[in-house]
Amino acid sequence: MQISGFFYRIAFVGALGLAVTGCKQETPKLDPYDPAKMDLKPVPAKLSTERHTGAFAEGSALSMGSELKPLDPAPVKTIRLDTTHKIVEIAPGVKFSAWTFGDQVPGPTIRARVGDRIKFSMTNRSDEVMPGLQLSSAPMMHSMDFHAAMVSPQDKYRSVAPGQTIEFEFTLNYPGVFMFHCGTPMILEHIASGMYGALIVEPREGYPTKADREYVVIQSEFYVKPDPQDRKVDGQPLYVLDGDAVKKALPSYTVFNGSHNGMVKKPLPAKPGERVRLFVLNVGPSKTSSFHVVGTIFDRVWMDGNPDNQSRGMQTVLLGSSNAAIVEFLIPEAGQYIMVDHHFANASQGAIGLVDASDKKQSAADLEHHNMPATATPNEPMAVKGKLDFESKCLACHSIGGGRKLGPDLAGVTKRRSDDWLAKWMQSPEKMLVDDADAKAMLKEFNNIPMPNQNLNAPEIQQYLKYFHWYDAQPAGAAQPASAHG
Ligand code: HEC
Ligand SMILES: [Cu+2]
Repeated sequence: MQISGFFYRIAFVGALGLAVTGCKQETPKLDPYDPAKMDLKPVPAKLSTERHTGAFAEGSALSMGSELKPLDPAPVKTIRLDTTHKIVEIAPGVKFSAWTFGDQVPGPTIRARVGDRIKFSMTNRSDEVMPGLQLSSAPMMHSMDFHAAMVSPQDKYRSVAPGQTIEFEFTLNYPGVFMFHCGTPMILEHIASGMYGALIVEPREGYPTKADREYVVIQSEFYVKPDPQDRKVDGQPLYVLDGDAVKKALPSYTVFNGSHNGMVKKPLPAKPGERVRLFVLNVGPSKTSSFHVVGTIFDRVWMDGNPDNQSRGMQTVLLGSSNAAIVEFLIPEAGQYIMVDHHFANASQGAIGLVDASDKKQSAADLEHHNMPATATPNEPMAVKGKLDFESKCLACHSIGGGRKLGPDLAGVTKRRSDDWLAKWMQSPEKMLVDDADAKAMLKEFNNIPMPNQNLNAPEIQQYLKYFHWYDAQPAGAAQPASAHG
């Protein structure tokens, strides 16, 4: 399509003018999505047994992390994303046996523009042994499905065997933020194992606003269990896909950009007065996202990343699985603006992050509620779970090793109380405050503010106990305080 966007707009305004003046003359309708002007004649995919051996991800249009590179103006984008099996750390102490595009989860973000040609190739390298790692899951078939393409799935999205390479190309016809993912059955398991990413297609003339910062935020769920074969990675337990949980849509973690509370540890930088543009994709595979940023309002929301689908002044944007949005907002004043899935059950599983526009560099550990995981982490799966739960449910009132808050510092709690006492307390603090002298004394010490019942079940209580014992067994200084809230 050679006609420039400028010409389009002039012609469009002209056409409107004619319409209002009631002129009967036939004017050609100018649809920016006119199929006659789209490239819908793709060439067949090529399959070969040539094995690519270099980098797992290649192409100048790729961004590897949350910060997005500007658009590469070249109209043809050559992209390689090989598939690998590798161990990724999805939460502190949780090393998960993942499947990847480009050797990372999520895969690298591709950035292009309407009219660009994508020349894609992918070698299935799931049979390669990763350096320093003897174990990974068995090699298997994989494929690539680009939501940004209009092509025959049976041709382009074919599953390829380990060692094989598939190449295909397509032209980008619509602007948007599009998911890509592995389409090999069970698709659910391939996505839940980490095979996804985002392809950003800018409008031909660019976006109507000018942003100071651009970041990609990809929400996804992980469904994990400790390896039934008890395998270890660097002395820590390996976690594998929990096939039952994934079918029942009961995630263990819901995260942004592949890491539990990851963007709390690595906030997205911004400054007061700036306009921030987030490209938000909800991968799922099975949950919706109610994406919200605490402390500001979305000036613009472009559903699925297309400025033709514009909403103004939104608080939250609801994204089904594989839906996306570009959200833009202003940073009104210095502060840390909290990105959450406002389905708070998802946020408490790790879907939380920060846009950091604080003037003094306050450490993220100072943030209440926001779950600073310690550097030392337990190995034992129950203690790991206890630690993560503690960081999402108890930090509002407790620290561990960071001093007293509304409730006591829980460092040393297994030394001053018996397990039996602690279990009873966690199960029913209100009952203990009636019957137990030690509990009554503690209440007085804590300004007669009773701890609300946390509705914990027996396994959860055991996990907290395991975590407290792990903490108390650390040599001094080895385990960092969980939230040293001043
Ligand atoms: C709303 C505030 C609040 C929350 C949330 C809270 N606690 Fe507490 N907790 C307290 C207070 C206050 C006390 C001190 C006793 C009292 O005043 O009732 C306490 C006491 C305790 C104690 C006894 C400490 C000791 O020194 O004997 C334990 C154990 C405990 N909490 C565990 C937890 C766990 C685990 C969670 C998270 C699942 C949690 N608490 C969430 C307020 C809270
Ligand atoms: Cu796959």
